[in-house]
Amino acid sequence: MSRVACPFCFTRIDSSHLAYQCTNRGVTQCTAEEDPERTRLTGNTLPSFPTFMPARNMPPTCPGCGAEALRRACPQCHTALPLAFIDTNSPTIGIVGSKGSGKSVLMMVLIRQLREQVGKRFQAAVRIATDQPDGSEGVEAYRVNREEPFFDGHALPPATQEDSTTNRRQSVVMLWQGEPARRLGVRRSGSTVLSFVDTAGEDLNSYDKTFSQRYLPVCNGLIVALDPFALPGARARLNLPPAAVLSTDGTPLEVISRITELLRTELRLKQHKKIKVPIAVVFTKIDAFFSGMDRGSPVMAKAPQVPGYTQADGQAVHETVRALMHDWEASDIDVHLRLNYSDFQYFAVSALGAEPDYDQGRVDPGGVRPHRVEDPILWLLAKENKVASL
Ligand SMILES: Nc1nc2c(ncn2[C@@H]2O[C@H](COP(=O)(O)OP(=O)(O)OP(=O)(O)O)[C@@H](O)[C@H]2O)c(=O)[nH]1
Ligand SMILES: [Mg+2]
Ligand SMILES: [Zn+2]
Ligand SMILES: [Zn+2]
Repeated sequence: MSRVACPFCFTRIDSSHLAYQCTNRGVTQCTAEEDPERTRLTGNTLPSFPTFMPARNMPPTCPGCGAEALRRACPQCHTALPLAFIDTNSPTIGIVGSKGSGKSVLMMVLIRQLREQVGKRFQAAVRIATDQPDGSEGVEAYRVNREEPFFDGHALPPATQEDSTTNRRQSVVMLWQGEPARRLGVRRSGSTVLSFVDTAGEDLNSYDKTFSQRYLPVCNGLIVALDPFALPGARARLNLPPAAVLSTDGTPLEVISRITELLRTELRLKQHKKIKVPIAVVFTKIDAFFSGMDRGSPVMAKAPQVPGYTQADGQAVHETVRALMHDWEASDIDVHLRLNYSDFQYFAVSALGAEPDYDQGRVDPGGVRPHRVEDPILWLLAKENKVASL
């Protein structure tokens, strides 16, 4: 039995006992309808064919049309699962952060970067493995409606709605197929299913706590996006227009404390025990600080483009960010992390690569030039032995 979290509803399921979904290959037509369980658990209202558990030792015949079903699906939320999910242990990586911390931009850039750059770097095939990424009608719709306006049209996305059932809590599931890594002579599966959810900042408050309670504890690794613009000590070093300031002062520590509290409760941890889930603490929008930094700063340097995660480079960035936090008078975050987590690391990324026009919501005319956005994921994947640790 291999218990993993469904990448769509985040319920723990047995990946060797999945449900079946009709593929509509019968003589009679089956009808695709909205699935109430799917709507309840994932917010996805798009129609799908019947999902069912076949009777013991019986072929998976669809109760609707009688044809053999070929697709596998989550027994809880009835969402079709990528084939690579069957019998694998795929890590779930969550992205959380405060309102306006840059999660949507980061996720969009990361998804594209993983497909186009990281795949090449690791000689892996990385692709979107869901029919309806982020609630879109399909992969093509995601490309046209989300990616094109941003990457080609240079328009920043609007704030993620917390109350619209159509674009909230819907994950983008990516499939990474690489060479199986050899460890201690044992071949491990080269496939990894990554599930990203772009939660609206408020989800961590009272608003949609039940979702966070389900989602956060099943994550094998967390990326916590922190907005340096919400730190008065950091803002004092910049000359930001009012439109750039989206979260209130002190939000980063508040967000982390809330995550800590939630994890402690859900994982039933005693007060003196530290949380073991690795967390990548990511300061976004770091491009805004470039002009005030040393030219030789590891934060400004490009990450080594090798097929693996370079620990020494990661450590150098970690220490530099820690020093920055001191300058920004934000060492209380560091204290909190040290007291509560046994495995955390700092990252500084820029999804855009240059400051946007905050007032007009436009990307720099030079386009989107991601800087170090994949570092946190690679650090987490190296922990799962999914990529080499160098
Ligand atoms: N300088 C700089 N600004 C950024 C970057 N990424 C995002 N921003 C700014 O931050 C704003 C918010 O980014 P989003 O990605 O929408 O933030 P979010 O966390 O999804 O926000 P909510 O959905 O409202 O919670 C953008 O409109 C930009 O002004 C970056 O890499 N550099
Ligand atoms: Mg957003
Ligand atoms: Zn059918
Ligand atoms: Zn599910």
